[in-house]
Amino acid sequence: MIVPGVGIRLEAVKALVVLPTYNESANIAVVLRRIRAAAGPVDVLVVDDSSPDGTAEMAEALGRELGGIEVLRRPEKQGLGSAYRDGFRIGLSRGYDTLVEMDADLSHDPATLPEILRQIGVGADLVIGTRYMPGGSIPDWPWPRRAISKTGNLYARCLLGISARDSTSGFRAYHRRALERIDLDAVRADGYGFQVEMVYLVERGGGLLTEVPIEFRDRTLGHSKMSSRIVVEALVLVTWWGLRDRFRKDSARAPIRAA
Ligand SMILES: Nc1nc2c(ncn2[C@@H]2O[C@H](COP(=O)(O)OP(=O)(O)OP(=O)(O)O)[C@@H](O)[C@H]2O)c(=O)[nH]1
Ligand SMILES: [Mg+2]
Repeated sequence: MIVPGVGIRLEAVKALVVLPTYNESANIAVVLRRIRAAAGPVDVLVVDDSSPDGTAEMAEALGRELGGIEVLRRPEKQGLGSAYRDGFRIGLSRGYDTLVEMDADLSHDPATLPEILRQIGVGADLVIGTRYMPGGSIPDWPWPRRAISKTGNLYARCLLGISARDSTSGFRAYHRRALERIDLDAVRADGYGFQVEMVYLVERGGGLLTEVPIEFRDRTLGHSKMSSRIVVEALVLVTWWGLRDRFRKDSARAPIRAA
């Protein structure tokens, strides 16, 4: 399969989509089929935290049918950040050169995957699917919710000196060289905090960031696992990192691109 626009073969990008799931039985089959249809050669690792609704069993059945899909079953619900950390460790140890983050609730359109992978193919260390750039949108959100999310992103951007316009977005891809520079064991945040922390660490480590516009849709099936605890955690951590870096002159303002 050739990515339209530029002649990069998807087969040449050895990519693993890490798909964290908790009670996504209503969405898992559709999202896996759509990933396969949009980006045929990529592999998928479903990281399931013993969903009581049988998500893992459904994913395994889809794996037998479509191939290239594995399920990591974890014993209990441990959060999104921890699911990605485990998924990345497995992907890195197996030699994948690109690790993709994506929600399983169809908020992220798998049709954007080829463009995200193309950007990795042309040299990006981190590609973020961004809602807040020309071409990006969140059609299902009323303006007050969009404003809160945008303000949170602006706060993180100003305080941490990062360039990402949508550092809380969970649709993104890392080249393995960016992840190898990060001590995943030291990344503690979950949810939005995890997403912001990863952008911060990649940019601080000299990683090259690229953004592509995405349309973010609200889930139509299943239930959100988002909580106010996750929002508060992100706010507290961003404030802490920002203040800490202001007092540690040499820590935060590393050049954006390093060896
Ligand atoms: N393995 C695992 N996956 C999780 C956990 N919490 C959430 N997820 C998955 O992470 C993805 C995002 O979770 P959502 O509940 O949709 O949260 P969100 O997309 O940030 O918020 P919404 O706006 O409510 O959709 C989904 O695929 C969830 O199934 C968890 O503790 N463990
Ligand atoms: Mg969601």
